[in-house]
Amino acid sequence: MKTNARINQTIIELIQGDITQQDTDAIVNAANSSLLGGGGVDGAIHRAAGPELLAETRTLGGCLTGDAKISKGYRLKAQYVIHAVGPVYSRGDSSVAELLKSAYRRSLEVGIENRIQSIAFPSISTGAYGYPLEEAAPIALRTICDFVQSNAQLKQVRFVLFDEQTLKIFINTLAVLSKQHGDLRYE
Ligand code: AR6
Repeated sequence: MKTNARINQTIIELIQGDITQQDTDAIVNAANSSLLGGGGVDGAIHRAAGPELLAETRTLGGCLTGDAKISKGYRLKAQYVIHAVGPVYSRGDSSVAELLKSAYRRSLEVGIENRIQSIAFPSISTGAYGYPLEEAAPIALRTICDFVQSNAQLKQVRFVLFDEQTLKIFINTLAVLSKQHGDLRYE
């Protein structure tokens, strides 16, 4: 099960897999504000990249929630890791949606500044940070679609979802979004 769609010059892919194995120019890490590693995707990326990654992230001075910082990829196939900090979910708090959106947008902006053409995202905040997938997936996909519509540099944006249920929700969400987003085409 996978889905490929296109907005203008950008292919948007939804696949099930492990983000540490991706060969895109950059992979995005669902990090915390310390940028010093953790569990989930963060732990997997640090293990796969090797100790040089932590040595570099120690020098970055942390990262605010909703922001992103870039490092090299070391032993990963990807040249860069973009460390994005999503919000801890809190029901009824309207700021979490803005912060999640910002974590995705800032990742794209930081990537563009570093001339990347392809990027792979995990589902930010929907693991340890508790963001419900049904709420997070539309924010993730809409933010990416809106960004690439007005930015021609990115050729490929891949969501790498760890389990089948998460992939299903992203696929269903993209189908809903495609009805509202005139430029989105399935391949
Ligand atoms: N590849 C792709 N997706 C993965 C992988 C992987 N290798 N491993 C887990 N996921 P989480 P968060 C999925 O908890 O919610 C860390 O400790 C996972 O199934 O990694 O943003 C950080 O240091 C889920 O769908 O990130 C922070 O303290 C998604 O990735 C905190 O967790 C995100 O789960 C960040 O929490």
